[in-house]
Amino acid sequence: EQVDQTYIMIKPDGVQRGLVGEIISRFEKKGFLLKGLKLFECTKELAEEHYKDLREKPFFPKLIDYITSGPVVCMAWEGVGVVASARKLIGATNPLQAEPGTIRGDLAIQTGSFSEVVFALGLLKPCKESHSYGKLSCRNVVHGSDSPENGLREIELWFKEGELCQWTQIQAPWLRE
Ligand code: DAT
Ligand code: MG
Repeated sequence: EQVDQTYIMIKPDGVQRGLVGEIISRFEKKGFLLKGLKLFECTKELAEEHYKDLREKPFFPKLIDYITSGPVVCMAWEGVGVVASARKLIGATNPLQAEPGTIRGDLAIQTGSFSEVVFALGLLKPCKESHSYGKLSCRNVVHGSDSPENGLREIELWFKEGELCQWTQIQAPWLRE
């Protein structure tokens, strides 16, 4: 069994909305091992490096503005299959499509373009502006790495040496046979 690490980050909306405890507890209750945790204000440069694969997307500038709009909570979690499992706990990228029971499904509404949200809620009829991104950013409260490789890359990016802890959970024998 492969033990992986994943980088989980509570985004500025999650912090501002008072969801830090709720979100951490979902991973904690599942039984994963917390290796690192901090409240952090990230620079534009760090946010851009983190999301470098999305550089060409039309929503990239909004995404960077959003991620740097307030403190985030950075976490490193370890466990068997933790990357895929955390993605399931988090749910689909678009909170309007995320299943109930997932973090985004339970705790978020907004994502992507202004138009996508207002049309989904039936607040406005489509107009010319519906094709532009903007107005609102993609607020989906939490980030989770999409592969074990990216888990390691992102943990290295967001944490400095000495910020991660090596420890054994007392519950470890009860979690894994
Ligand atoms: P995820 O966060 O589910 O891994 P991703 O890596 O594809 O999704 O995108 C990173 C973030 O960018 C995502 O959490 C929200 C934002 N985003 C993705 N697709 C978007 C879109 N079509 N419009 C606006 N924002 C988007
Ligand atoms: Mg991603």
